[in-house]
Amino acid sequence: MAIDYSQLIPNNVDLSSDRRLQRALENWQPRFLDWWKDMGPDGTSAYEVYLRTAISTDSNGWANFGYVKMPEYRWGIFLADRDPDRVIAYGDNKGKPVWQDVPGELRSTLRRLIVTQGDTEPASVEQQRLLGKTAPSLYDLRNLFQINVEEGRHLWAMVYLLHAYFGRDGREEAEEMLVRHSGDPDKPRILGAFNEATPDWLSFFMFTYFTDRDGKYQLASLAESGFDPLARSCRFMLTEEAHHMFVGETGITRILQRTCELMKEHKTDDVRSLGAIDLATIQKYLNFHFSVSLDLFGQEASTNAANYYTMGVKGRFLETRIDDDHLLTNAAYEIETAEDGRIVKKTVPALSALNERLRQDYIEDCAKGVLRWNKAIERAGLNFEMRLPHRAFNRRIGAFAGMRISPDGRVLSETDWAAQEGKWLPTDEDRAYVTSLMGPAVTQPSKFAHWIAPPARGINNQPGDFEYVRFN
Ligand code: BYC
Repeated sequence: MAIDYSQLIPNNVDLSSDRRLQRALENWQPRFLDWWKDMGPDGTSAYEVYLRTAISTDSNGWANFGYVKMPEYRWGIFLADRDPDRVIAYGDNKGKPVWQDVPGELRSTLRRLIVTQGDTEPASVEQQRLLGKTAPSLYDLRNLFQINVEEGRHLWAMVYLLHAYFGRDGREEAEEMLVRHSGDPDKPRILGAFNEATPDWLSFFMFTYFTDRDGKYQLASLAESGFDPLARSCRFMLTEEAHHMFVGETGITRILQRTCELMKEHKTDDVRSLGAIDLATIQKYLNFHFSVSLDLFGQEASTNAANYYTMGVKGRFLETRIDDDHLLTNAAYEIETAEDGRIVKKTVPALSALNERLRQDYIEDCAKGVLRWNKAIERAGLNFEMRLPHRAFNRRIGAFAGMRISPDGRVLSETDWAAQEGKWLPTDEDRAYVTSLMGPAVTQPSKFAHWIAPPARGINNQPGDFEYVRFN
């Protein structure tokens, strides 16, 4: 369905046919805009940014480019088209038609999942609020803003579901989305990774590579939901998520390229003296962001996850492409967990291991980008390999929480950990160094900060000197 842009809230859900809902969302809209003004990208209201805006949800319509002032971005409600024949693909309700409304018994479960998903979206915008001040180029600044406006729209997607399907509770939850803030000691965001700071661009690229990728996997699982409006919302959100991960992957590649270039040119590992980010520090940031993102998958053995599946509210990654009975009542799955202070492999009922299975899919996906990063290092003729740390390293959620485990998966004493932690995770000094590189934003077209290489290609094939952001 085409998106109706003549409305105050652009949408493809025929919002004008439901006056009450329309009014409720029109009431929420100014609050969202106030939040954007207070907590969104700082001091950017007058900038004109070369952004992609969806004009329809089919493949021709979602990549429409033009200059937009961000507060005037047409945030709206876009669901992927409905498949009238869609049935629930798994669990007790397998084969039944998907639900167009929320089944009473699933109300609180669905609300909770939608709130958790929704909460991450404004959280990431808050985390990235100050990054524009230190952008390494106009190209990067534009990508940051593209991600920010899309996360804003993803919040709209979840708020629409709350308003449309959860009555008063839903409206209250929608209000709370703008009240919790990333890192707020009294009202923090729900999930841990979204309360961490994103103070510099190395962190930003790691976040968009690793944490946005959790978004991909969670959204893909929710896109399998028996609650069809949620599934359709997530399907469309996934089309936008790909660009966020692209920004992360290419951002890290470009930092690596620059570092390697300087290492070769000056025949030294000590690129800090040359104003670049050394490979060891990049590895430490990788370790941090990967481990914090692994926590987002929840417990290794989870009855919540088993219930979501059995009830038909959250499936596996690409559920319909998996060749099994989609019930899993008799299936087993091997997980790594902790027992008596050791890491052990254990076979458990597949239903209880669904978080771990999704985490495994995620880890395999993360590894592909690391391979590409290593190719870039190899192409530069250097002998260094980036690695994903062991899944048990630096965890705060799940079986390994509180244990001290090295990146190669050895259980350590507190003393051994303390002696080596600074080799594996960014120290205050590392963070201070990376922060020190973040100079004033580079705002001249075709110029880049010293520590990062230019991208291989422009956005929408624009030339290297394209003015992605006009400052007014
Ligand atoms: N932090 O049985 P478990 C994105 C709690 S990112 C704090 O494993 P479950 C994006 C849990 O709530 C994608 N608490 O739980 C990326 C539970 O509490 P109760 C976001 C945690 O429910 C970048 C207890 O521990 N979307 O979109 O199976 C930029 C037992 O755990 C955490 C979603 O997350 C944690 N990390 O799994 C912008 C999808 N982990 O019941 C956006 C929706 C667990 O004991 N959420 N707990 O009080 C879910 O599917 C699930 O809530 C989780 C947790 C997978 C997160």
